[in-house]
Amino acid sequence: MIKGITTVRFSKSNSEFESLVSLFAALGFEPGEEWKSANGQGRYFLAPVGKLEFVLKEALPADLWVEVTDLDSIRDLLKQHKVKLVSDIKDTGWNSRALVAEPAKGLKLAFWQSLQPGEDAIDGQLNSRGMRFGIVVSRWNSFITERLLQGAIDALRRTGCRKDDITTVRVPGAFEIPSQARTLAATGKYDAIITLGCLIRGETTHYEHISTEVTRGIGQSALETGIPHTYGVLTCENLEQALDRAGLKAGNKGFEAASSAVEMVSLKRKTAASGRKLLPSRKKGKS
Ligand code: DLZ
Repeated sequence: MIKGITTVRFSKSNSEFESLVSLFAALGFEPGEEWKSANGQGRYFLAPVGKLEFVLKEALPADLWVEVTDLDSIRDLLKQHKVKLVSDIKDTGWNSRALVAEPAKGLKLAFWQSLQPGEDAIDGQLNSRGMRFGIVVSRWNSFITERLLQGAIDALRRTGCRKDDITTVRVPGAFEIPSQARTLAATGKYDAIITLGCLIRGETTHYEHISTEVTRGIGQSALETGIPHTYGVLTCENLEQALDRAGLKAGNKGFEAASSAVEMVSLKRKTAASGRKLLPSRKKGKS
């Protein structure tokens, strides 16, 4: 039974290895495992779809083809990372556009985007380079919320966000999260606000009231300021559930809230841009 397909690139130097790893993380590939041994080190990346394809006539001269949803953003990112473009964006002749890049000598990557009708939904990208985030985290149940915070920072850093572009603010409990989120959003300094907290029913007599208020307050701050806010406030029956959601069995909700924040900032930028293109420009004398 086939278990997977791996294509391996042997790096010639540490610096090439590091720059390929950071480029692929910034491009939005899901990070896989990292290994180190006496023989060397490896880091792999995962893609939502992997396939092995044999092609009779060479269409794109590259070792690896990567299908993407937004080729223009990929091009911008490659430029930011000073990656050599072997050929710039052009039509392929098979209802798609493509470019070929060479991020390391002898490694040619083709990025292509399908132009099939019906595949033109606008998606946010998971590239946070240049974005600024405010994180509001509550101290109540800090052994859980600090794990959420680590998860959130991990997601931001893996997607390319600089350390200095992340501001973390601690508040006493979940109840205080919305007002602080609103204060940060109102400064205009942040592209998105990530809220992290943990409410446990068994320990909170007024659990329902607090969780309703916190959820409503965060949503209201997002709507009134126009700044995306994401919700990483756990509302759990017991400590076990909270631990599961802070990195044990059910992932890390802080990581998810931060990834959603990156996606929402990207989506907001794209929809603002596409809105400008779609709206007819107003001409003098016409209403
Ligand atoms: C008071 C309280 C209780 C009982 N439980 C929690 C909780 O499970 N999680 C949490 O984040 N905060 C809790 N708090 C604190 C309130 O959120 C708030 O900080 C205080 O009531 C002070 O306003």
